Amino acid sequence: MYEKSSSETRGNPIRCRAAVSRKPGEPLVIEEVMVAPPMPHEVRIRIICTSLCHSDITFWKLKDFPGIFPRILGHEAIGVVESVGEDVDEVSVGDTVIPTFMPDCGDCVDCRSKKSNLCSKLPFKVSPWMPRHETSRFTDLNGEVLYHFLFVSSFSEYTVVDVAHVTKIDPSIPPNRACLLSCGVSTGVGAAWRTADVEKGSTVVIFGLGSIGLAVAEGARLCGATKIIGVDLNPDKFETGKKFGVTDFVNSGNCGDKSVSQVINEMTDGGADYCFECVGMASLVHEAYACCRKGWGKTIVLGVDKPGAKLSLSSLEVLHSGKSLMGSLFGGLKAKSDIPILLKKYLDKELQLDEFVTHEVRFDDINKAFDLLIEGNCLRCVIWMDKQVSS
Ligand code: CXF
Repeated sequence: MYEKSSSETRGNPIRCRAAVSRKPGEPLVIEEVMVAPPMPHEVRIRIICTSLCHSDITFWKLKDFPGIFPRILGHEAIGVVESVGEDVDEVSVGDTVIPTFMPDCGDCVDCRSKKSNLCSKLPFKVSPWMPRHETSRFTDLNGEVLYHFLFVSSFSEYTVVDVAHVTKIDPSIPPNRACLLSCGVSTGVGAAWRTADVEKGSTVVIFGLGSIGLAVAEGARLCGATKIIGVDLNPDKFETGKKFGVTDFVNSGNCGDKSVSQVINEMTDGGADYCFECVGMASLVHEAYACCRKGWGKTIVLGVDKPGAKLSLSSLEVLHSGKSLMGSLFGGLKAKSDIPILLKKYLDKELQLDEFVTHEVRFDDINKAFDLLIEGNCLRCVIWMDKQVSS
């Protein structure tokens, strides 16, 4: 790591190391890159640590657009502000911040409403550029442009992020815990807490007990749900799920001649209060909708399906059932106000974060993090930019 004091670097490009994804599915290459200074409304951040999320892997493998190369992936991280561009007064040099793929401008009609986290000033889209100026801040040493990822690009010692995409946090929180709130854990916990608004005593079903599904369980547990049913093809997930509040389990590969929704309708005496789809499969959204309770059941979609995948619901059934179907990006959280609340809950020992971190590696071993997540025994692998970890 190149130790840079802000007065030395402010206004100038920084030369540092980044893990560049040059070709789909091929190991990332650690190389030196140039990171341009922040433009107006932008912040340049020194990344402390970052963790790997499944969306990084999805986009790393994508041969066609929105897959694009060479690119700096990574979107779950924590860092320290190195310098700020013009018109930034919300954060200052030295602040500890969490970057997020979802913006929170605080100013548009949606950000000002309690009912949405879908900013309309800088609407979320999957883009290879910075959100406001639609250009890149990264080049390699040959001057070739390196593309951004989800407005964060944290697999680099330094990155540039729009101020609408950063949340200032209490610097005393361990970075290898706080960084989880940058995407995955926030998405799951938020879906139960903010999108569904799970009440005490509720019955919840979670389709897919990967890290997002487990974070939904954690959120539902925090909200006081009493029955949390996990659904997965892998029976080992029940033991893991218990740590996060899962009370019951359905092995979806083992339901005999019944569908999962029939099994759940029987277990819940007519349907669950809340069903969460965390896999990204239209067929599972149908199953989830089929086993949330008529009249008040809510089905919340978190899983990211293939582009173009469609749902097909009978409109008469929608009319007669009175159920709701909702999507939840970033768990419906407003980053700047909700991340500090979740961090406080962690400090108060209400929200569990430690249990999500199953592995930690040094930046040079970033490709090991990909192998671990793909193998399936890893929930979150934290990648330290400047620290030796035994792994
Ligand atoms: C996803 C949500 C859908 C678009 C890409 C990012 N979330 C985080 O991994």
